Amino acid sequence: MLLALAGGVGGAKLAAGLDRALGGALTVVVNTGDDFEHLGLSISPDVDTVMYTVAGINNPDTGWGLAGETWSFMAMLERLGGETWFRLGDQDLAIHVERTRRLASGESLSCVTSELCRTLGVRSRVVPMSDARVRTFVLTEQGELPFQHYFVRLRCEPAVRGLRFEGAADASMSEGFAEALRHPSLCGIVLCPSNPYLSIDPILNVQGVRGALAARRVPAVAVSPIVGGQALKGPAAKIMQELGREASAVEAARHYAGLIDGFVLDEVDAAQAPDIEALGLRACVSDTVMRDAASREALARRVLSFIESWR
Ligand code: FO1
Repeated sequence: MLLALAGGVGGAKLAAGLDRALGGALTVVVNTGDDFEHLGLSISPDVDTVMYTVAGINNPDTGWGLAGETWSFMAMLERLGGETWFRLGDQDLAIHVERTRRLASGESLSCVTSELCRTLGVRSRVVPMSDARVRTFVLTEQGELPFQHYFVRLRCEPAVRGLRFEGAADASMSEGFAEALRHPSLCGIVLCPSNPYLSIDPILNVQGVRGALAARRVPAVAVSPIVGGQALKGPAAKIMQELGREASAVEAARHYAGLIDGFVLDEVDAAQAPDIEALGLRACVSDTVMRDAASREALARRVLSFIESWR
């Protein structure tokens, strides 16, 4: 059994590859710092991105939302003068209405997610990092912004000065997360190629997570979210620069120092392997760009054989 930590689109793709390679012997712990309440709905973007991608029903163009989506709800909302900066497709809206109803009736996010996954045919376990409320705030040159306002409404334009994960220090891990960490057949931990600051750090800041990872008895590896100095999607490279760091694979590896044993970097960054090894990590050079289902599974298998190399 493998444990993967994931955020949005990049993490979801590797999670889908791992699900295929492992036949579902996988728990994916997902960031919920991006969650928010909008239009009266409880929205969990990264949980949905992972769930839809592993189920094979995600929108391949955006990476988030559903394939074959229609937008009648948004069109009418716009006509009514409602808030349309955060786009919810018609099918996605049904998921949100149902999630909101179940949460309001007292079910936990873990329970709702597990039911939705079962209905959508997801074999792996997809669990939120916590059932407690954690909210990411982005400290920018324009002041502190709630995550989705920074990410979607302002398109990540304001320069980032820091991050705050409200509620994380008091939030316990979800039961599914804690169970995966103590599972007798746990064979490894993978930090997916999600944004280290926006997607993986909220998970690492949940109470007890850093301690549990530092005390791990199985190898932990991270897959680089930076390829050739750029993020394939999203603002990871931009944020690294804004925080005064170099946008590189080695900087991503340094960010996880103490929590991982190995780092998978892209072939174009192969020259950085010695610098990664100088951090005390094993380096694995691979094609990390996931263009389709075959390349996701190929990267997943490469990550799994890297983990096996510790045996
Ligand atoms: N991202 C956007 O850039 N624009 C949107 O309108 C948008 C809507 C949306 C709706 C549901 C959902 O699950 C995700 C959505 N996302 C949208 C993606 C999401 O906000 C971000 O990609 C993540 O929070 C960052 O990982």
